[in-house]
Amino acid sequence: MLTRIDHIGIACFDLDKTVEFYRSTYGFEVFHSEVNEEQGVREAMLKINETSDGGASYLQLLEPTREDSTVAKWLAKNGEGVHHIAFGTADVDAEAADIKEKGVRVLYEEPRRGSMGSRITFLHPKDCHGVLTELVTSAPVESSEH
Ligand code: CMX
Ligand code: CO
Repeated sequence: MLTRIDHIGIACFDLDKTVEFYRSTYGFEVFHSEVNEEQGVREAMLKINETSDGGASYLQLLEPTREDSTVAKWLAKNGEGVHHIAFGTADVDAEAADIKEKGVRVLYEEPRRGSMGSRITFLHPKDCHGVLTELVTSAPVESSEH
């Protein structure tokens, strides 16, 4: 089951300037930032709200780290804007297998590492009415009890 919008991915040329726009215009602060070399992005996650399944919803601001990355290629063609949407699920492997059965291309054989230790995969935009769609299972929340 897909239980929330985990994030909306937004491609930008300059991460610092885009972060500052979201901070000064809306008051959204950076919750987490990292470089994901495999995906070729430097990213900032802005937490928008907690969700009823114990997860959260974010904006994911993405700046390419190399010319041959998917986001660099997309920016060169389209300019800045919404790049993908991501749905949250407790079981990305099962969701990907179910959706694949329905004839939608799943881009990875096995989920890969996403933001904050999550596991992610993507569905081909041409099979999803033009929307690049990501499926995410968040990393388990570490218990604060010792
Ligand atoms: N949204 C909608 N359509 C898209 C798209 C996007 N983000 N990216 C590409 N497309 C469309 C293109 O417009 C093109 O359509 P036309 O043939 O009609 O022109 C078609 O898909 C093929 O595009 P392409 O530019 O030739 O790009 P590729 O096929 O090389 O790559 C894709 C497309 C989806 C396979 C690739 O972007 C991919 O593997 N994406 C998943 C990984 C990713 O996006 N990582 C960055 C984010 C990381 C994160 O969220 O953590
Ligand atoms: Co994403």
